[in-house]
Amino acid sequence: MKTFYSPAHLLHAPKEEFEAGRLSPAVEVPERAERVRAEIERRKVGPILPPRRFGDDPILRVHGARFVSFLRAAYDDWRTRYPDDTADAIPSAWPARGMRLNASDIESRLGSYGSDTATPITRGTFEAAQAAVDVALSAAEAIHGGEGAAFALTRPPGHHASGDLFGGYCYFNNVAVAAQWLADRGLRPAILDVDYHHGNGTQAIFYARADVLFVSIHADPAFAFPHFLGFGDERGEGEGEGLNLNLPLPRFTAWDRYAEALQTALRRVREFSPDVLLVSLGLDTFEADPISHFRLGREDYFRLGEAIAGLCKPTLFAFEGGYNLEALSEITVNVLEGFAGH
Ligand code: Q9C
Ligand code: ZN
Repeated sequence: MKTFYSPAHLLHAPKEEFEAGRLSPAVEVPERAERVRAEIERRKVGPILPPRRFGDDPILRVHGARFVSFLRAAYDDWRTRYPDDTADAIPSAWPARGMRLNASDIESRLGSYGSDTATPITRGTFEAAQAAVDVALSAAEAIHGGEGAAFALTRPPGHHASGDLFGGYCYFNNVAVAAQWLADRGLRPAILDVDYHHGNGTQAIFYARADVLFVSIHADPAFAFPHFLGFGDERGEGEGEGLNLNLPLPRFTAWDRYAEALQTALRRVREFSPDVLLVSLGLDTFEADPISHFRLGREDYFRLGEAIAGLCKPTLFAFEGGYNLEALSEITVNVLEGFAGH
């Protein structure tokens, strides 16, 4: 299986996030992707290839033009506002109920386009986020060209980013841009999101769409991030009615219960009969993940890959969350090997 990877992700290296009432060390760090890349080499998954540049157009099929301009300029705007400081840009006020939308200066723009305080914009964030999209698109292009599978080692992740919101460590929605690019070439994409957190951004982007199926298995938002989307009664709207399936699960879910949800998810994907499957591959369902509360073990990731392979569809895996640095590379490659039938 081909892996697409760009060292440009190293440009996005936030030191801290504001979380649980304090500034704490960032968990979405460059070492995540570097370790996975090393393990892909060590276990000989296949060639590691650089992305090509696709430019803004495929991004603008999914994200609003104003949002993209905001992100492009955000760090410089922030530095201009706080010239004697070095802190990264983090929103600190939002247009909450009863207030007016306003995106006139950098503070109101951050609050208008940002959804949490855990997703800092640093000097290199835009370039890294753009490269992550190119990585996902290069994998999509490989699949469009006839590859049976590809791994997009995308970082920063994407599934919490919607058409006009960044958050949850995500800026551009890599998987959504890749799915739209494939749909624009006449293919019917299904997206399976197995990150611990609900893919609220991806859901929002395709919620009213009949041509893209979104299925997600995740921690119930009743207790987990993103808190405000991902409930079981969200089924799609308009033409997209019935084309969104959320399978929220309780704290401490282990493989047996997870596997049942996975079978339900795979059944729905099969019924949709897609031309191509995109997997938002979060590895934060691991039992020792530092910010999550499921209990999948190392071996379970082989089973996950195998089960996905059972669909017999061209499959694009895109890296999302997963924060246990010691286990992350092993369990990521377990999924890819499980899929490839090693
Ligand atoms: N106490 C992804 O996995 N904060 N994003 C969670 C938990 C944000 C996760 C707080 C988590 C975002 C791609
Ligand atoms: Zn996650």
